[in-house]
Amino acid sequence: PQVQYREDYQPPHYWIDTLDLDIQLHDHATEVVAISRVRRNGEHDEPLVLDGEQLELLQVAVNGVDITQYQQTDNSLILSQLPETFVLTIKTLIDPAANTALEGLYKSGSAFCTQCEAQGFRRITFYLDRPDVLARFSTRITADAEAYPYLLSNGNRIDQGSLDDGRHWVQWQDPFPKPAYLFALVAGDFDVLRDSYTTLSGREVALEIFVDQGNLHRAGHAMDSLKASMAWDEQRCHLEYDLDIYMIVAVDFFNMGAMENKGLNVFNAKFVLADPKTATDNDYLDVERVIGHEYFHNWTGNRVTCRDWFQLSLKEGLTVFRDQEFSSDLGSRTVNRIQNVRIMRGPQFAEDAGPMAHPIRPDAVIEMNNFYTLTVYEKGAEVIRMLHTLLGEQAFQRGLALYLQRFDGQAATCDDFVAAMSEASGRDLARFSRWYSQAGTPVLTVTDEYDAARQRYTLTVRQHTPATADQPQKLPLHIPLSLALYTEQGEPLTLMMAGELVGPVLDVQEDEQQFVFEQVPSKPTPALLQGFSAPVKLDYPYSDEQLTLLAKHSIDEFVRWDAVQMLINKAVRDNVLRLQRQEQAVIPRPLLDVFRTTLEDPTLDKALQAQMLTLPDIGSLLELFEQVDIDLLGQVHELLHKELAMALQPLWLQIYEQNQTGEYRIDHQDIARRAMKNVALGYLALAGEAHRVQQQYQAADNMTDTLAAMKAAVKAELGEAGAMLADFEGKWQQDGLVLDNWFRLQATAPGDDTLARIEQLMAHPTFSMNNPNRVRAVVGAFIMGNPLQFHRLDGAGYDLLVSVLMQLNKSNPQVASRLITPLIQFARLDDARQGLIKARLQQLMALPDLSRDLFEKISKAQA
Ligand code: BAL
Ligand code: ZN
Repeated sequence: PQVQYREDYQPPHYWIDTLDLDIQLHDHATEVVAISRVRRNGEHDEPLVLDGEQLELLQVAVNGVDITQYQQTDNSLILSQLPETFVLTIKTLIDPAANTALEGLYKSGSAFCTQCEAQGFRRITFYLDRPDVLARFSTRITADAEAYPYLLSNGNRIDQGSLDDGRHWVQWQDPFPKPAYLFALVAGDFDVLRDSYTTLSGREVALEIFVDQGNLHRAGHAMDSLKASMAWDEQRCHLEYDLDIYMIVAVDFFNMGAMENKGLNVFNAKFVLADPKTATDNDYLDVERVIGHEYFHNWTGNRVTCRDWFQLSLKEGLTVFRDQEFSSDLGSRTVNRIQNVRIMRGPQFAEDAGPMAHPIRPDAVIEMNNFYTLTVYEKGAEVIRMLHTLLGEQAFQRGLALYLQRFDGQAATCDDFVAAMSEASGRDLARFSRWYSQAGTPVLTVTDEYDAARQRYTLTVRQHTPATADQPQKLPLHIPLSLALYTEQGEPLTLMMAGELVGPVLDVQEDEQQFVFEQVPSKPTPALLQGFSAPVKLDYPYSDEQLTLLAKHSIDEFVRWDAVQMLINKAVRDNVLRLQRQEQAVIPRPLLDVFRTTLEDPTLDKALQAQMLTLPDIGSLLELFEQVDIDLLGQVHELLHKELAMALQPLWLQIYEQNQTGEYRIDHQDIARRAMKNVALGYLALAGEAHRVQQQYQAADNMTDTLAAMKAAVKAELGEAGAMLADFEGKWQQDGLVLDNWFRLQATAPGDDTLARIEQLMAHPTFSMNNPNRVRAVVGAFIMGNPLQFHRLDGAGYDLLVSVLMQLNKSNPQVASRLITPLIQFARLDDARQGLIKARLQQLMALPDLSRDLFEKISKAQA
């Protein structure tokens, strides 16, 4: 497989100004006629090289005359000796029903749908399938009228009609030029939820959400979220919707979360359907977040798109930042921040430390689908957030407006974006832009000194980014370090430097810098990296007393949570060492005390309280170690949970009772109370209070409480768990999305029988290897959420994954490639496990038909 390099970018030799598609839908023989107006770009006699994969070519015509002098390869159609402008007609045949890779045109259940990002359009017709070629699309869809009453594509519906043979057609026209990756087509029989939205400037927009028949009652929250997104973008970013119609279709078979196709979003049903009986509070919040994300792409992605796929973070990092702000403005800002940081510190830091490490703007790619990563998305959003922190809301919004105005209707680069931000704010962002080109997680090492005589407090900040697999050398970055200083009584100090009041954000730009604070009456406790102001690891020798003080008194709520996390991390590290020395593990007094005061603090926001009292999962704790004994880590993790459960049992009970809610409502206060109540229930289960768990399972009128009870029972290995699981299966086996909870829970359950159970789950009638949601619920949950069983020393966990990967390598390489992650991130494991893994990677590498997706990752892991 070939590597593509960012620096090799060349503009296209030809432009395509319009594309008229005529698509005759049939399960196994869909005919696609694509008529495009092509224009040579500059003076040259280069051939036109069109991308195309798995297509049967039926006809090629130039200006209406059939031609036969073309060259065809596995993935291209090459036409030479072309006029300066011409009309190109290409007729191809495709087989959507056989398409299990879910890229291009495929069948999801009985409906037809498409997924074209990044390079799926080339499986529909031969085309310049690259994001810098923007054309005006029209699409005529013809299909059987009874089986497919709804025929949808991008833009506005301009015509329709019936044919004598029982088929009908609809003609769509999209007035906005777009790259092929934003094309969409859906055909099927749905229930439709309709509503409308009037934009700030008075444009009436029809809103339509298409769901499987019988699911209309589960679409209301998605509609509310869509309207909230439209209003939020108007208020916060002054951006309005631009077409007369906005459609969302929920499908069951989808590789990603959702897709922002112009005017016609296609969604994984998981992020559309929600009602109290079937969706948890988190599911509701996820629907809101993903609906927002796809909607926000209409400006950051669609109106202004990416010049090439190396620039993916231009639209994804920015749009994730926008959806994070949306969720934070509507709900709890602190809890949103904590959840984002958990992802950064867990799986994103692991990606940065593994063989697939890449900058948010990658330099070299074999398979683009492998770069829809936590680095491009989540770290990309952190980079945008740092810009927001450095510039402030007003200048940031000016920069965003300038960028969108300057590049509207065009394909842009990350450099274009940073230049607009710099221009609008007057800030020099040259050093900052290194965040786009440098991979890895910087470490900030902070030391401090207090000079009592001069009342001066000096912080010395050193930055260092360890080498990554792709880049040995690193340069210093521009890092916003937000801080506060607290007195021993927990009072914040005003910050004075060089005789002036200063704000909380320090500009760290050099390998080493000193910051001297004046008029500091006594040695303070620094709250460093408030709000996780940069995606870095912090190394400062906090004492237990300092962390306890911050957990109680920090004004920045994120710091309160973070201080507890640091106490937990210390306890984990100390206890793993103790067990290694064959000593007893102990729960440190300061940690227990902080848990107690957090439980007893009536003023604390419940949502924050729940987060503060939730231990990180084992996967995230791996990041604390260079080399880890995963079994000991598992023992410590279990012990801390149990000790906290037993030692504070009366308080857990009290909190559990105090946080009961009335009839189920989706409202942020109730969500917070349920979160706190259910954290308490988890600890009560560990303390042996089985009857409470049982009671909650039986009395619950909503999925949040049902699932929390079942989860508490399974994790605490209560005798009641079996009956709950059986009851749940009986109720929900017809509904894959709901049953996914049941799959996930069993796949992540403790105990040596998990592997046998996973094999049973994979034989369950509701399981299908062709449905990515099911595969993620069973296999994905097992390999990511059950590290102790996955990393068994007999290699059985690895073998299970390898056999799944061998199947998916052929049927759905994209999903296979996501699942291989824990097999390539082995550097922190012991030698024995590394040996087991390497042998399996060799086995996979030897597959005769290894996909590019897996090849890229395995070859990097073996390098
Ligand atoms: N563009 C792929 C799906 C998403 O990030 O919205
Ligand atoms: Zn996106």
